[in-house]
Amino acid sequence: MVCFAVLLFHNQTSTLTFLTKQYYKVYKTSIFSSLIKEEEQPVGEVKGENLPGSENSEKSKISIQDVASMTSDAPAYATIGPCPDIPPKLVGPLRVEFDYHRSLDKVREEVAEPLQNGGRFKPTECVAQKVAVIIPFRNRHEHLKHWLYYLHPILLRQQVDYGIYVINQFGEGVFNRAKLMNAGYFEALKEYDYDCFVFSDVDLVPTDDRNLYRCFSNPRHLAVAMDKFGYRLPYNTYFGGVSSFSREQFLRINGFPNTYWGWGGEDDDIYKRVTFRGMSVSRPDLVIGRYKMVRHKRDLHNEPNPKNPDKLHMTHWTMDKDGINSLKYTVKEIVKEKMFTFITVDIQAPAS
Ligand code: UDH
Ligand code: MN
Repeated sequence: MVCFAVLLFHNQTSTLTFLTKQYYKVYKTSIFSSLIKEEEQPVGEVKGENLPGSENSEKSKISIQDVASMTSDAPAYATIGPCPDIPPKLVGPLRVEFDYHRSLDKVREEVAEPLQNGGRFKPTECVAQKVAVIIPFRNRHEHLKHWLYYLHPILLRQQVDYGIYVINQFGEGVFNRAKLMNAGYFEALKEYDYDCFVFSDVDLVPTDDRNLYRCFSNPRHLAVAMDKFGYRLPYNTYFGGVSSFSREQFLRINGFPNTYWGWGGEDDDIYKRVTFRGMSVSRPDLVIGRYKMVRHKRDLHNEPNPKNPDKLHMTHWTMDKDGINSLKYTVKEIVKEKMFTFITVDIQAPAS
């Protein structure tokens, strides 16, 4: 990269063919490196990425863009390369407080300025992973405002080409988190060619911006250290809260199950799907992977379902027919807010 930049610098009069070839090369690299490679880690063992802190050496590296801006007649098509694996503007640990005086209007005033309608943002300085953030939702507006307040600035610093999709369950039937996330996958893809999907509960806010909302060479579990579990995993195979899947990884497990109505079990089913398809789980360490959950009571129509744990014995046999290949839902409404896209879906929920 630096080599290319230097070459470019010394070749201000270089021919179009040269630049096109080089640009093509750079762009191709960005596609292949868009999934961050990492050490495989045994399932259950939490081992860190050892991401450096906010001060990192990337800052001192010269980029193509820097070089291009130094040359007055630099051609515009040569100015964009892949975003660095470690975003240069990260700050590390963050103070997160759920102040109930915070209003959605205030949040919009403070964080919405760089966004495009629908909660979209695309870095201009480099080619980034295209990430759809999917939030299963019903009647949690109080939590959503905190989530938006903290996550938009974090995602901006993390240099992702992202969109926020709040998937709102229509009606008063039994809640189904995993089915909503499946619907979110489809709805996001109708809008943009996303290559990565981050699925997040609405009440979980990371307290360290080094916890990257993007995809890796294995499905990733991001919420490894929640305050409500004493900042550690409640059990080794826990996969709840926040996770990320590339499009290929998601397809490989046939998406998530549609049949876990009510609270519990669906995250364990997803974990099983991942291991049954020969993948391992990628995780940040327990420092970078810290989260705060907005405290809340159990929701109406999302009672623990005693049938759900039993279904887990069947995942191996059911996963090929229960997933995105069997998903049925209808879209009732799509509303584009400045900070998010709000999609109400009817998932044919049983009455509670
Ligand atoms: N969700 C909604 N609305 C609902 C139910 C769930 O939006 O009515 C979504 C939301 O994104 C939430 C996620 O689904 O963050 C997971 O649901 P949850 O927050 O209820 O799950 P959690 O594991 O629930 O946090 C624990 C039960 C509450 C026990 C409270 C006792 N202190
Ligand atoms: Mn919760």
